[in-house]
Amino acid sequence: MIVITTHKNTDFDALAAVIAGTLLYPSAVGVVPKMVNKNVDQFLSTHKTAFNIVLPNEIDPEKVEKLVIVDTSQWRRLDRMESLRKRDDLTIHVWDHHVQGGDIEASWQCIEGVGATVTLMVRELRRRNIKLTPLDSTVLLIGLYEDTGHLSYPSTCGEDALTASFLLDSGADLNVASFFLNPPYEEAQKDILFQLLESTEKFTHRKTTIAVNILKLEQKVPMLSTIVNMYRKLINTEAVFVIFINSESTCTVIARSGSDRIDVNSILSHFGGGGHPGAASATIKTMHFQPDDIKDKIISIVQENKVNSAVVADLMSYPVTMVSADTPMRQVREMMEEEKIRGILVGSEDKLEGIIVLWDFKKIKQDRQWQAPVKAFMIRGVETVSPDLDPAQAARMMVQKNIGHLPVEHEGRIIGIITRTDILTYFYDMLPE
Ligand SMILES: [Mn+2]
Repeated sequence: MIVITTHKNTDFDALAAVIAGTLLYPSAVGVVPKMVNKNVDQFLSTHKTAFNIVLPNEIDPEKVEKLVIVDTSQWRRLDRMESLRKRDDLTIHVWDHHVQGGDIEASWQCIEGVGATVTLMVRELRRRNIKLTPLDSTVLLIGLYEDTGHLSYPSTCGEDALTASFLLDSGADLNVASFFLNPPYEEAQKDILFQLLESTEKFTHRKTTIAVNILKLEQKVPMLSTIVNMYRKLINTEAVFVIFINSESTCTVIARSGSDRIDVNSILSHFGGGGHPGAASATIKTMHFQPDDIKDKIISIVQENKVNSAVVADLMSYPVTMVSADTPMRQVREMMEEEKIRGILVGSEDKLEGIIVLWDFKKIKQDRQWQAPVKAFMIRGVETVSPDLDPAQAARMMVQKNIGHLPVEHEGRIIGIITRTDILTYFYDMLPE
C-alpha cells in the first residue's frame, strides 16, 4: 500500500498536496491527520468523499510499503506514523517547500523553496500530462493562494504564478476558493485581535522593532495565524511573536516577519519550530520553557542576531562632493555634469548648510543668475540619516518627504550620501534573497 500524508494542523497547502499526491500516485490513499485547520475541516466535511482520503486510524501501518510525505519533512509533525519511523524496508518520498529540511530520510525527494508545495506537484502533474478536474484545480488553487497570500508573500516565485494560471485554466473556481480562503472573523477571533492590540510590548534593537505578546487561550480559536498576520499589519513592526498559552503544559508561538532583517524561522528553530523566514511557529512544552522564558529568549536571540542584511553605510557613496555656499551656480552645474550626479551638498563635512539638485536649476530664469552663489537656490534644512539605518527605512523617508538624496551623518559629520538610485539598485539586485 502507498500512503500519502502530511503535517498535523493541516492547512490548505498540505491538504492540496495530499490530493495532488493521490493523482501522482494513482494507487495511493491520502491520509489526512485528525487535527486540521478550521477551514480545511469545513472543506473536508462537504468534499471528503470526492477524494481518496482517510484518517490515520483507518489504515494498517503494517501494510504500508511506500510513504509519500508532503509539505513537511519532520517525523514529529506527522500523525500516528511513529511505527513507520523504525521500518528500514520502507520507501519514502518527500515533497516539500520548507528548505531547512527535517529528520525524515527520504529515498527520493523534491524540496525546493517555492511558495507552496502544490507548485512542485503541479509541475510533475503537468509533465506527466495528467488532466485535473475543476474540483481538483480548485483545491490546489486554494492551497497555493493560502500559502502565498494570494501570490503576494515574499516567498512567492514566478512558478507559483504560472501554477495559478494553469489551475485557473483547468477550471479552478474562484468563488469556491474565496469562500474557504476568507472566512469571516468570528467573535472569538476578534476578541484575540483586540487583546493582542491592547497587550503589545515592543522592543527595539538596532532600529528594528519587534512585538512580543503572551496570551492565554481560554478556548480553542481557529485560524490563529491569520489573526497574527492581521495583527502585525496593524501594529506595523518588523516582526511579531505571539506566545499563546494553550494549557498548563504547552505554548504555541506564532511569528510573522515583514523584514528580511528578522528571520522568524531561524529564531523559532531554537525552540524546535519551523516555517519560513516570514512565517513560522513552534509548539513548546512549558517544562522546557515557561512563557516568560520564551519571551526573554526570543528577545535575546534578536539582540544577538548578527544582521547580515545591508545598512545604509553599505550602500552610500563617499567621499561626498561638497561645495561652499558662495560657489557660483555655473560652477555647480559644471561639476554635476562632470561627475554625472544629480545633487551636490553645500557646506562642509562638519557643517551641512544645504543641498542643490538638478531640479533646482529650473528656478533659474535669466542667464546672469548662473553667476549667483548656490546659497540663493539651495534647499536648507536637509534631512540626514544615520549609517546603520535599514535601507527600507531610508527608502520610506525618500518617498514620504519626496527627496532623492539623503546625506549620511555620523557623530556630527557627513560621511556619505545615499540616493534613490542606490536604494533601487540595492532592492532590485538583492531581492528576493
Ligand atoms: Mn506549505
